[in-house]
Amino acid sequence: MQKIDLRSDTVTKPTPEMREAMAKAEVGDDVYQEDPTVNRLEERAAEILGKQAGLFVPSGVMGNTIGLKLHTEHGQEVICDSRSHILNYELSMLAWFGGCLARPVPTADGILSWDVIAPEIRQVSPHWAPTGLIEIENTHNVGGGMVYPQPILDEICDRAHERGLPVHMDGARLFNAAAASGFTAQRIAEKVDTVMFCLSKGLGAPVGSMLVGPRALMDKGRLYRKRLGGGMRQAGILAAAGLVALEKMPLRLAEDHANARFLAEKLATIEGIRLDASRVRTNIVFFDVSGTPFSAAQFAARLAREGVLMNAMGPMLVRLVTHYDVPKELCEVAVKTIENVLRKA
Ligand code: TLP
Repeated sequence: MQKIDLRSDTVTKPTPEMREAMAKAEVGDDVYQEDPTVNRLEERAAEILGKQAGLFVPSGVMGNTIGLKLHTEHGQEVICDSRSHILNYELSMLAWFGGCLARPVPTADGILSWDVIAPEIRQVSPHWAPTGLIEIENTHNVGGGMVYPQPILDEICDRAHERGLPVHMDGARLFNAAAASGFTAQRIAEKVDTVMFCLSKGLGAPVGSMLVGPRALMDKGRLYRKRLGGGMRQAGILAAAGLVALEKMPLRLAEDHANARFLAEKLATIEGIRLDASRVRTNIVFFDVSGTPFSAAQFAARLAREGVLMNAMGPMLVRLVTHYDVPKELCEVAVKTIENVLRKA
């Protein structure tokens, strides 16, 4: 049975062009900064985002962990959305490595605004841990792949900077935000201090994320990367795939977004499934199964038996993520399979 894997865009396999680039990659020892392919990837990532320097890291979690650490001191707070990835899915690295407390702010769809951030900022006092950083996630994963409206993001950065606070962006899916908004990744990231984005999600590289920002911070970040076990030696093999991902794959993300909209519009018509298809902007679709005989975990397990893989993200909440390895025809099969399973139930 052919598997239709909609659990995440992390499951994408490298393209033939990536594999060829990997086979031919020029390499060196990247801990000595002598890997020409890693160096090129770091330069290109910085150039594309309009920042001074880049740092190639093995994962998004490591990129965020280093990014958060670079701006903060132990004992500070980081303001973030209450459903942010850094708070809920990163094994508390913000606390474990960074020594900071998350100050979560509830939002409807993961999108913070200055109005909800400002009251949460804490100054130095005998009782409070002072705010060290504001973290935003764009696109917002559990918010349903939501994209920050650019004026809201710009305002957060401007006001934060007036207060002397830096802003880190978890842009794991930054290029999805760019494809959906029409703004370039550079414009989206213009005012944030550091950005992490993933090569290994919708961009299809097998491994790797980038942290970009001021050169002095990236130099310091290199040391944190080493501490975390991310000094990767002949990593040009991976960076070669990353370069193909960075240069070629952003152009096709609109296709994943169209497939996500297709899935959402079809699922919205199925009895028992609740979702607002008009909110689907990128490659992530969340829906509620409380009107079906299944919990989210049972729903995902039942569909897995039919070869359609998805993730339960809450007791009644299921997530589908579209990507390069699931073309439109397979999305059509996925919808039919879901319809059949629910009809039989
Ligand atoms: N997200 C994964 C899971 O961890 C939930 C997924 O399947 O969506 N930031 C954001 C917004 C992410 O969605 C992810 C991965 C990361 C950071 C971490 O990236 P990796 O998995 O490369 O460490």
